[in-house]
Amino acid sequence: MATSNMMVPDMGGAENVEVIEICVAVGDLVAEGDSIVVVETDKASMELPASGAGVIKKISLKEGDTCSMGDLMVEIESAEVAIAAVESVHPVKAEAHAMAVADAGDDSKVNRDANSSADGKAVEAAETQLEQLALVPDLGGAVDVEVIEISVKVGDELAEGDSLIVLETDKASMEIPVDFAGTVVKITVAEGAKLNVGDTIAVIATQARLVSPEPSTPSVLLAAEKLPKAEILPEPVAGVVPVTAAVEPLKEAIAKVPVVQVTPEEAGLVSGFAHAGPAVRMLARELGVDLSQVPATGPRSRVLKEDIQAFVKQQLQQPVAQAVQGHGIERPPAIDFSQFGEIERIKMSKVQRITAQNMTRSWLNVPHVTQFDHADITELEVFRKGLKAEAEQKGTKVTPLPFMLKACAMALRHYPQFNVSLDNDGEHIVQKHYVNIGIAVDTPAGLMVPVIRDVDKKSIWQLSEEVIAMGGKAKAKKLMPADMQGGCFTISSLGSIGGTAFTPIVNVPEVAILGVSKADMQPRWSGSEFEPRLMMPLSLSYDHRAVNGADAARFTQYLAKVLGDIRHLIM
Ligand code: CAO
Repeated sequence: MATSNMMVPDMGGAENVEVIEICVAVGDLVAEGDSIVVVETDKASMELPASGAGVIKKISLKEGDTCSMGDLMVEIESAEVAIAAVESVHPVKAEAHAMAVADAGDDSKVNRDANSSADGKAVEAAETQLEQLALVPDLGGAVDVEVIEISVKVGDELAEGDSLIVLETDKASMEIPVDFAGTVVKITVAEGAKLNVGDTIAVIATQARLVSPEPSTPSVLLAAEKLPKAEILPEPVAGVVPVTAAVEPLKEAIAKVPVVQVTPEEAGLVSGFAHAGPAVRMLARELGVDLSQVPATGPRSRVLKEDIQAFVKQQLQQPVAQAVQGHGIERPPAIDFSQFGEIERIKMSKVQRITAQNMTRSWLNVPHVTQFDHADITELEVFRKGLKAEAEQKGTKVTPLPFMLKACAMALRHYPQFNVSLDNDGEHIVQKHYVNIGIAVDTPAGLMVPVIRDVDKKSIWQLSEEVIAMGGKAKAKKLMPADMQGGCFTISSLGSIGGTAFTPIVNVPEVAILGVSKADMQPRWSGSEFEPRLMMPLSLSYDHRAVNGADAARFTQYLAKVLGDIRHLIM
């Protein structure tokens, strides 16, 4: 276990160069070529790589120091102990480094004599614990998503799928489940924190077995061939990177070495730390991008130029945070309501705040008009109620909403001017050739609008199931951002509650929204007498820049026709 010094290499003659980043922490296992520090001259920044593999014992430079060729960078100790030491606290990191060391082909760094002492004997099966990081999954492109609730505490036993935290995007709140069973060792986030895909939520202890090597050792144990024979195989766990673990012959050595607690941040697997080359760092600085926020797609999680470009593009597409109030209109005066009686200030949920922003933006930007009409759904209701037994057999329920969805999809095909968005350049209309319809769902957290895709291509049964599934997901805070994207038109149904009509606000960038109120039995003149008919009120709000009033009247008339005689739905 010799310790050696790693010196600052030749930097093309440059001297007294500033250290702008330390890429390693004490206890890190590095492979030859891994970045140790980043320095910056007046012309460029450059990474100074490790000249060999091993575990970092001491770092002699710090950010802001200046260094020249021959200065001490780090003290480093041999590799195999480090693999084992890191493995005991951070299996994923250890595997990556075991692979890196093995890939480097530097066999001298792995103690093969020690391996042979295991003599190939089968190791008895035994339980041991591994620590896995629970990471933020893909959030459908959402960034800086706020943690509004921590659903677990240290020591909790979790089953796969149990909720860890609740996040709130600008469109919905959602529970983030754990992908594997285990015990919560550490929670690395707090309420109010902003998270991105790949960030660490918690450290979870999971069970692994010590087993003897089987002839059919899984191919995922990439570095195993280069490592000693006895392995720790983790229980196969969905969503967890399998670990090639420390080896039996090294256990003694591990015991002698003080185990270095590697935090997730030190392990470089969470934001706050980024691997990137000098050119990439320079690009990030030029654009003012925080590299630790950029999802890395390069080898060994290195950030590439393309990653920065994609990140910047995504940021630019984020809705600009706008002041809800203002817009040149005088704010209402602030009032101290406590002078009139007892009051309580209640913080709005993020969904409520964003809904308020969206509504204000739509109200102030879109010239709204609402067209009212009625659909005679007497026959539809007879047919729908006749489906009850079949629906129960299928384990579902059919409400009027799937019929509304289908009728609106046909109307959008018939009147394509409703299936558009106005381009921000003020000169173009974007015509959509797909029919995705959002449904407004009332949840305790606020209003959410999941989107049913390709409504025109789906049956009433399929639409019923999707409405139930999406409504359930919304109410259980399980909607993902992708579930709420890509809508062309929205239906807001208050039919189960009541009311005779209302004026829904257009869900920008769509150009129309249909409000549905409670169907009511009304006398209708048949030409010779009054008949009781079940009439459903329709309230179509539209953006008068995209749609004119005559088209809106035709649209609701068409809906009334299709819903009045649902044989039209198959035409
Ligand atoms: N007229 C009369 N009855 C109606 C009706 C209408 N227009 N629409 C639904 N109903 C009936 C249903 O048939 C059902 O009764 P039965 O069980 O006897 O058949 C009952 O009302 C309950 O329906 P539902 O609400 O469970 O199902 P849905 O498909 O109508 O709606 C969903 C699903 C998710 C849209 C609804 O649960 C919801 O959240 N609605 C609120 C939407 C909202 O808040 N909009 C406002 C947005 S603007 O602020």
